[in-house]
Amino acid sequence: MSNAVPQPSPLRQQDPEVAAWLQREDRRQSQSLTLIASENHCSSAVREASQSRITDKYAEGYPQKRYYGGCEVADGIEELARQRAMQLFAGAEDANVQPHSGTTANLSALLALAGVGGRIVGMALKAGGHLSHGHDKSHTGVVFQARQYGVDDRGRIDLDEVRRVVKEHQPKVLIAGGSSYARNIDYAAFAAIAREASAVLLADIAHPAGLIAAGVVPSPVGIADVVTMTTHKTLRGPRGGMILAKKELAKQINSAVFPGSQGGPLVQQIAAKAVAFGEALRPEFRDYQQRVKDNAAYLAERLLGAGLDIVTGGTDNHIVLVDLRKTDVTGAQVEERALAAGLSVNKNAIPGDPRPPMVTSGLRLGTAAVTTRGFGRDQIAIVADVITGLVKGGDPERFRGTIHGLCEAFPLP
Ligand code: DSN
Repeated sequence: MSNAVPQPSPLRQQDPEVAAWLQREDRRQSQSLTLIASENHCSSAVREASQSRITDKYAEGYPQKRYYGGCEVADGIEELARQRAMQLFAGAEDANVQPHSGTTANLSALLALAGVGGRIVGMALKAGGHLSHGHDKSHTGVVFQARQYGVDDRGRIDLDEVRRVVKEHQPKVLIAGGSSYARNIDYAAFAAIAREASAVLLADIAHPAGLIAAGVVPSPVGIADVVTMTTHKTLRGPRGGMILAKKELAKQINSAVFPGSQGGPLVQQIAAKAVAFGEALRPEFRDYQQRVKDNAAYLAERLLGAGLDIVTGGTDNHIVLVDLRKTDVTGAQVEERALAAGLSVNKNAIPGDPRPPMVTSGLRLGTAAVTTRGFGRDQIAIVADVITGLVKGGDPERFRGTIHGLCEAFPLP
């Protein structure tokens, strides 16, 4: 047995204040359950790569075509990430791994495909779309002429409405994808609508990217002209974005990322993306994604069984969107109660929401992070009971011990 006294880390020694905040976040994550649909827990290998020394390196440009010397390692890392990305998303013809986020990936793709002032059509945020699909408060609603489509009264995309909006607006780009849409998207139908208007199809798979990579939900790769995504949600990598493009669009996309909308790439994040893609290429990743999907379906089933409403009546992916309109509580109130019980969730607008965005009548849940911790049906059943109890007015303190027990039994990776 070693008698060595553990040494404080350089950070703890030099800056105890920041170290204490980071330690507090470690504690927060390990002692609560993340049910925020856009979050996950990446592996320690991914974290190690993203904190590597290559954070010091500028590498503006692309492999073999950089604006600075000393980029041979950055070249190797970026090329490896690109090759793994194309292996992971079968049928991808080109990959740009530099976007810092899903929003910059979308801005870059739209700059390349629509041009400044160009017309775009995307799903409205309040229907389940995303800010960067042309919302008027986002640069994508300022730089481009945007029109938006909604969902029908069951909460599902209405392809006839998409066709009508596209016909009227004649966009250069049609966007398919969302951030709180729990159903599969018919990418072939979207592609046909885009073709009728001579538009290109951009599929934003930020949320289901991991499920798509694993083949457990339908993929737009090979159907859409361009596919954008984040790497940190179901894909379980580091925070960041990525764009897959058909070969003939790759040059335009690359120029729109750099120099169009970003400067130097974050090479440490690209290294971490390469690690995450390597993990996603392993057979166990498919099993993980199947469990994410099964857990979401079971969560929806249990909540419905307890009398709660779910937008669209269920889910095809990792998202469950609870409709609270017939209860006495708002999304904001349940979010606060859940936090007190040890559950991290987010209030979310539901289609046709009568309440403002900081209040909402919905609750968006996701199963990626708890499945990473190892959750299966038994634990999902407990979580569903706790959420139901909180919605029905139960004291959060009453559930704290149950959640704490789950956190102890299923530690972070
Ligand atoms: N913040 C992400 C989400 O929660 O879906 C999208 O930007």
